[in-house]
Amino acid sequence: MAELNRFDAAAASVDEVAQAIAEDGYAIVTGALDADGVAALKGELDPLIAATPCGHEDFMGKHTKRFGCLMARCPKSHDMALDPLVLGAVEAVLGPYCANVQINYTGVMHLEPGEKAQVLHRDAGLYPFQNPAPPTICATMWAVSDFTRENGATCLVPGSHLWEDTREPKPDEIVMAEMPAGSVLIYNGSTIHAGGANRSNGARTGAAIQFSLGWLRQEENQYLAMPIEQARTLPRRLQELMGYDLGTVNLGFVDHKHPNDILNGTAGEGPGDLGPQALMDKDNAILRMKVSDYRAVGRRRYSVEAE
Ligand SMILES: O=C(O)CCC(=O)C(=O)O
Ligand SMILES: [Fe+2]
Repeated sequence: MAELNRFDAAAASVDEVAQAIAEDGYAIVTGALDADGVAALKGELDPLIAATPCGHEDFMGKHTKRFGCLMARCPKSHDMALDPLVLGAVEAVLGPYCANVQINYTGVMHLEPGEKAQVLHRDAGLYPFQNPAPPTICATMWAVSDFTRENGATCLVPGSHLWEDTREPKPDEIVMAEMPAGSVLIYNGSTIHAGGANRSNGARTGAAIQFSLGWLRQEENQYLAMPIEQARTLPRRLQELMGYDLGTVNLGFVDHKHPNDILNGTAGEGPGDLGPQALMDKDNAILRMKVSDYRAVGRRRYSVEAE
């Protein structure tokens, strides 16, 4: 198996990370958080993890603790969502298909010892496209602990973002995103992947921040995931990413006013409009899809495990 796509946050460019995601469906960026950053993140997450029960079904994981609403609960996640290299790569992957990207999902996935491997799936299975399909989701999985083969590092199938739904991965096509704490795995939501099995004595903690095309419904409802008073205190770019923005021209307005102006009380009087000219320009540059084939292919999952 070829070497994994690994980049050093201090040296990598947005373009090379985005190119790896375009070609192979994923990239790993090491050193995206330094030791202090990891400690700060862990300090915010540990009490939340302690207060969270494990799941009660297989996909969520019976030995996995999960919770969402990271933007509200974990201020360190703001830096992660706004990280220029990571967000730049996400925008490069999704940008051709939307005028704006948005946060799709935020959550912690904390695998305790004894957790079994999750079934292989595509996060983009939420949306009813046959595969291969244009990217809809670009996910980031931040290693809060080290991710190792033994403790349940995310498994993924390089190149599978370009596969037909019917193609099953072979065991030797599955790689493990082993990476030290402070790294981030960025993957196309159409890339087949799963949480690994935790056969170690310690927990594996990941913090996921997923992004999607701004014209799709968000997986985690960001408007209810944070009190509006708190949303008003965020940097404008983060407000926009959470969805206090137009999804594209004329999409997501309130009373024909821009949702960011509604949030911040800057809408003023008057009739409103379809959105700023710069957004119109971006909308006109989007690649528009031609859909010509409709079939019930189901949301595929693959019962194959890594070697
Ligand atoms: O925990 C992981 O490494 C991945 C989990 C996952 O892919 C999911 O729950 O959708
Ligand atoms: Fe997933």
